[in-house]
Amino acid sequence: MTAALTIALSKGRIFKETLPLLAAAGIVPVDDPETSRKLILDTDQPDIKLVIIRATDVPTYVQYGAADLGVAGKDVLLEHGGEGLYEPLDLRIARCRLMVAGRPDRPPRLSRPRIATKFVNITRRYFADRGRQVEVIKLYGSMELAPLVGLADYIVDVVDTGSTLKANGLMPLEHIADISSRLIVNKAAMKMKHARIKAIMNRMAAAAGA
Ligand code: PRT
Ligand code: MG
Repeated sequence: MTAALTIALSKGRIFKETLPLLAAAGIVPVDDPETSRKLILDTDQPDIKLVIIRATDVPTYVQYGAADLGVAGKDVLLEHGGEGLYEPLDLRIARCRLMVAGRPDRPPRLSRPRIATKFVNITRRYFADRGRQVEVIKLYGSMELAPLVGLADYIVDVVDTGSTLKANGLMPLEHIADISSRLIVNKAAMKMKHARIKAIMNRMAAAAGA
């Protein structure tokens, strides 16, 4: 008898980069979320399902046990706070850097600069830890626009190649954290379904080179 498992993933880069790691654990989805409209995907294992949700919702599903496992960026986990979760494995995928960025022509000493970001908790903590007064403005996307139209002086966002910043006349200024995606596990599931989860974790870890 094996325990049924639900794994939460977001579409896009996390799904694509998690697929080979799941395959190494013997889990292969039956549908492709990029073409299917289904939110629950069957896998070749009858008792393992994938739920496809927004990247920022993955920790919430796992925290409340709606999913046993999930894959989420460290940026999303830092912002969420990690309550109710274990984070046992760095999958070393979807790597990027969390940065403060701004216009190259911005005067360096604004007394209380405005920072636009979707990472309001991380941003408040980063500046508070350094004793720097800032006003944080919550946005849900396209942060790069904010300094161009005078909404904010700086942004905090994840940067990979830097070409999105560059295309908008912005430059990376301060490095906050290196980011990669992590396997996360619901705390109760880790106890109740330990053998099953441990086996998947070990095979994903080996495939991730962790
Ligand atoms: O897109 P959506 O609003 O649904 O959610 P999301 O943006 O949180 O999800 P998704 O799938 O885009 O990102 C999931 C995770 O991938 C993030 O939480 C990060 O941990 C990680 N990741 C790795 C990235 C990037 N690289 C990345 N480059 N997430 C976002 N980006 C953005 C970046 O902010 C920029 O706008 O992609 C754009 C291109 O980046 P450059 O620097 O290569 O130009
Ligand atoms: Mg995105």
